[in-house]
Amino acid sequence: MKLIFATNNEHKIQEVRSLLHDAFTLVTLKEAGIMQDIPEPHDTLQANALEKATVVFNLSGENCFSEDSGLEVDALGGAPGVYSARYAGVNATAAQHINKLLAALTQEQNRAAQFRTVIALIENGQPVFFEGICKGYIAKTISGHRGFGYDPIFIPDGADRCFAEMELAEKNKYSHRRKAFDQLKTYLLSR
Ligand code: ITT
Repeated sequence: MKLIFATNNEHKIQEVRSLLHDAFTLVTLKEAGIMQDIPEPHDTLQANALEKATVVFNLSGENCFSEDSGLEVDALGGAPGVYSARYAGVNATAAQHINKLLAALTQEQNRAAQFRTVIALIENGQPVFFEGICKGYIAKTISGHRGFGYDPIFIPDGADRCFAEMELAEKNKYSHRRKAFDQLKTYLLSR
């Protein structure tokens, strides 16, 4: 089954390729000839995921999916959440987002947080949603150089090191993205 993945994030493409079963052919936006920037104007992961998938469905007419993810920190009332990609500014680097988050938690004992992914699949024109959550906590300092985004400061529950110190296969054991894509695969393969 051919599916267009509505993302411009190369790291997500790499992770999702490692998660999808051989039964799916993942087509990137570049491969589909879709070059435009896709907006994320909403204040929920679900609405943004639907927006991205809808733009691509309207351009291509093909089955497609997108995912919107965010890091939700308990002590910050769920921030940066849906704004994770622009927490320290639209053009800020991952290091700047991380530094802002560590500074916001300097005096904080409660470092609990979770990553959440919402997938919007558009199949034959109809949207279906899937969600994956990975609970964990925010480290006091950065470690590791793998992965992307907030991986250098997020330690999933059950692990003793952060995502950026893990090979992708190990991150996949815990990750929000893997949990959401397990559901997508189960849904598509059971029909
Ligand atoms: P697309 O919208 O093009 O898919 P994006 O990078 O804008 O790509 P999101 O809107 O979903 O993606 O932004 C989520 C941000 O949250 C992302 O830029 C990272 O900073 C962070 N993030 C998401 N998943 C992550 C993960 O597995 N590890 C670390 N950080 C992650």
